[in-house]
Amino acid sequence: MLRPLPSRLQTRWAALCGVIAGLAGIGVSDLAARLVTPAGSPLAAVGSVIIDLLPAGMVNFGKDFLGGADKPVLLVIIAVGVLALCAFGGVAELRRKGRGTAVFALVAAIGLVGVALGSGTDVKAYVPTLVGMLLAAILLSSLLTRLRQWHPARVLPGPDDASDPSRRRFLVATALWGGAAAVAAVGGRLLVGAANRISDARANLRLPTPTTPAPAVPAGADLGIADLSPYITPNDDFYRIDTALQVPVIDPEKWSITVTGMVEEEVTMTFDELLAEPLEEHVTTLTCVSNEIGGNLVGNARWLGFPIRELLARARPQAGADMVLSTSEDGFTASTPLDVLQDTGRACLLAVGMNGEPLPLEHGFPVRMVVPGLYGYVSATKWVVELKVTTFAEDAGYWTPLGWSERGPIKLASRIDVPGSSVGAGTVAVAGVAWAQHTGIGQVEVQVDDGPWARAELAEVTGPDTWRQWRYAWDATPGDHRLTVRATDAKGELQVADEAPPAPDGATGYHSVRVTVR
Ligand SMILES: Nc1nc2c(c(=O)[nH]1)N[C@H]1C(S)=C(S)[C@@H](COP(=O)(O)O)O[C@H]1N2
Ligand SMILES: [Mo]
Repeated sequence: MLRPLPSRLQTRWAALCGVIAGLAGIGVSDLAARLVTPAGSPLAAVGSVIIDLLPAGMVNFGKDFLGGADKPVLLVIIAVGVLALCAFGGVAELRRKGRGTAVFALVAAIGLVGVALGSGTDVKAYVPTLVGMLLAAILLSSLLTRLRQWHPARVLPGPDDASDPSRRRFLVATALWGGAAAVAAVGGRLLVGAANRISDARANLRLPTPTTPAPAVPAGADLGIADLSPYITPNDDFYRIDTALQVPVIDPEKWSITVTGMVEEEVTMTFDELLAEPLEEHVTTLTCVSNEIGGNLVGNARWLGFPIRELLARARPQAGADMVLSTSEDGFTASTPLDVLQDTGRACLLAVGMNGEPLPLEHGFPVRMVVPGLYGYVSATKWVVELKVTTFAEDAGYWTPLGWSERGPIKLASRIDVPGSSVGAGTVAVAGVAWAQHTGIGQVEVQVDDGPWARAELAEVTGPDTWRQWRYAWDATPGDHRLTVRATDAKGELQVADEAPPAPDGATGYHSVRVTVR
């Protein structure tokens, strides 16, 4: 049977379906990027790549010529190009099922390359493009199925074509999806645009030099063993725990923190005011209460910030208060003992910097709390906006009613990082980290199978608030072995051997690994 050639009218409808599907795909990928990571917006990523590829002269010309609108204009140009490709995809799909999907796959591939060149390592960043492309392909195929059922390709429209139910079904579906796609595209762009504006504000931020710098990291803090956690954890590798579905994006110009509750005077501080204070830098290891024995919800960074005790002092806490309930912009709260935050010997910071950079958005930009010695859930509030001076009797942090302890001092722990599960016989480096924040590590011991505990060599540290690397030279003999580690803190307290799960106040037990020696 001869297939009728698509009429010009049908071809135009197919092109429109391609545009609608493409628009929906772009919109959904932006919305997904806002949920997953701003770096995952294919449109923005391709835009950045083009800016990087353009000769500097042209970029400057764009800036001069268009003022601040150079980026939006570029994004519109890219969007128009993408939608033209999608229109072609719609026509291709009309000619033969599956061809439109191929065109959309090509468009998605361009987006994925843009994301890859932009954010690189983060696998999550590819999800928005893939989700958007999948939706676009499904939508296109469904709209075109309706278009084919309508059959405008008939030589001449029948007399009652206007009342043809398949025609109506196609037009209604196209109108509804077209509207939804436009809303998704505009909404997605606004959300991603806001996130990108804050990312730019962060990138352009110059942090003040600390009045009190952290002690230099001694060369001997890093034993330099492959696969051993570095003493300072790079920001990109730092573990992340959030209750919020999406990372809050806060304009530092609009941020402020207020001390409320049982105080003589409420005190508010803006971001500029905070930066104008004398700031100090301190190296502190954060740990999550959910960390299992041997787990990796722990990381060490150099934090720059203003002492929380100074801000509290200005508000003058009243007698009887024993807790500070810190609140995040996203509603998360943490209960921290007031005396810990007032302790002059403890570097509890309203932190603005992490390893020499403004806080990454995921780690609390523009301001978070860092408290040496307490698990993050009762101390390390990210995106912090309020400190309410109160009592444990009166208030509770986010996790306490959910079964976690109202107080969370970090438990002494140690971990084996190397070797892996299989090594050659001979002298093998066994190494890892141990932590007892605010007390310090005094000794680490390693046990091979059921043998005696042998002392490991300890690396240097900046102070008691960080983890400590350790290593032990193991004379490995062929066969299957078990290595176990335990630590003693600087006060002589031995790590608890009894195994306990993370809930309600932190896991205990010794970490051990199995190694096959060849
Ligand atoms: N706003 C907010 N702050 C938060 C949390 C959170 O879910 N929301 N999680 C806390 C927990 S449980 C931990 S362990 C630390 C983790 O900080 P990180 O994500 O920067 O590693 O942040 C704390 N601060
Ligand atoms: Mo945590």
